[in-house]
Amino acid sequence: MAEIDPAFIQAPECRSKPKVIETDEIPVIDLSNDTKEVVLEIGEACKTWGFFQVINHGVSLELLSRMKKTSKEFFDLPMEEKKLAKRDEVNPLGYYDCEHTKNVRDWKEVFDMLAKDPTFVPASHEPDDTQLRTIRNQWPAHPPEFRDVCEEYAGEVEKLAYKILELISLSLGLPGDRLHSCFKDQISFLRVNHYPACPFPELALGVGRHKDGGALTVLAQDEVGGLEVRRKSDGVWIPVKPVPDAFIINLGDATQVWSNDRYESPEHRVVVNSEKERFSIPFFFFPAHYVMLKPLEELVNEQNPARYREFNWGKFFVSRNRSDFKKREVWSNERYESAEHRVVVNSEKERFSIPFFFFFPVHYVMLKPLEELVNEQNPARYREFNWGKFFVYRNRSDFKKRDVENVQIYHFKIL
Ligand SMILES: O=C(O)CCC(=O)C(=O)O
Repeated sequence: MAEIDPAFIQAPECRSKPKVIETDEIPVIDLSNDTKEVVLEIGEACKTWGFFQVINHGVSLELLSRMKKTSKEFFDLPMEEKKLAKRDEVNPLGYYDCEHTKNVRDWKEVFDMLAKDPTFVPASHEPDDTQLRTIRNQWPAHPPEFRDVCEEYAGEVEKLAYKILELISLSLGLPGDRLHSCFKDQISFLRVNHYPACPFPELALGVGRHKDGGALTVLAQDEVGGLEVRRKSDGVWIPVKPVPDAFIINLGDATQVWSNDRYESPEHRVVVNSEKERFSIPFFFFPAHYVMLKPLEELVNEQNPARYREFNWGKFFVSRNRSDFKKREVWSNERYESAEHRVVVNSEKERFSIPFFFFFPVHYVMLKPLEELVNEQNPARYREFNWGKFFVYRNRSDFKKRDVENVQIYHFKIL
């Protein structure tokens, strides 16, 4: 068996265990039932799980099946063909096969498209930079119907996303359209995930554990399974079983903030399958970049004060999406490792230290494993990258994330 690229290897505590928990706990809600009943069920599911599945949702099943078919046809294309629509630093939409979650590579390839083309997002994460950046979709030439089907499908799931948003607002005792204005210039996007069969299911994940940032996600998955949600009560990973023709809904950080923690954005991940490939299609329902997130005033009072200070959703989004560089020990090709260290404080004494950072190379140096240390048995573990850009990227201080964690809503937490 070929060796696994170390970029994919999860830390031991993040790996999936071979024993799968069998449970039907994640609620399945029939949207064709009486609205009052549905609102109650959704409220309960949001409080307990932040995850549920919906059936009789109004999205055409024929369209869903065309979407799945064209997605498979796209990912079945030769790599050179897919790379013609590859995303890069300038254009973050299109095909990509190198996604990382918390600094570990995901075992998957993706295709991303905006719900609104073009979409405007902040040009940078810097709080004082008011410039906007225009981003646009890019489309592959094949399969020829791919673009039309994706656009039609995104339009239909967007309608479902509004419907769910409405039901969630009602479940919080608010008018159904309370949050609609936040989505006028939404920056939502549709992603198609392809998880190839993976010979290392005990080491790699399809997507590492994470929370979604926006209001909510509407996800279609095939019959293979692999999505897991972390149960709040005990932290156990619970599989979200495929239900034919259902959509999975999960809450995102924006809803957690709006609801002042009444509902939480659940942590989830995707385990890989050693025999079968898997497809999933999430629609990330994201507010407009200029929306300021804070707990809704109707849900805040003296007994239940706001738990978050106001912050800008667009900046939060951009900070979370600054792609992770795999920052590890490059020149020695991992023969030597950069040691993690920290400093603890002293409750009584002050302390001084004077580090001299010896030496930072000149900015134009391209970092890669030294060729004398690389051979067939020990191939290069890093692709070449520019030290200066890496340095600047690491030093954009602001949020605490960098190494493993992207910016999270707890950075804005008051309590
Ligand atoms: O594939 C799935 O089931 C979930 C995908 C996901 O969590 C993501 O793309 O962020």
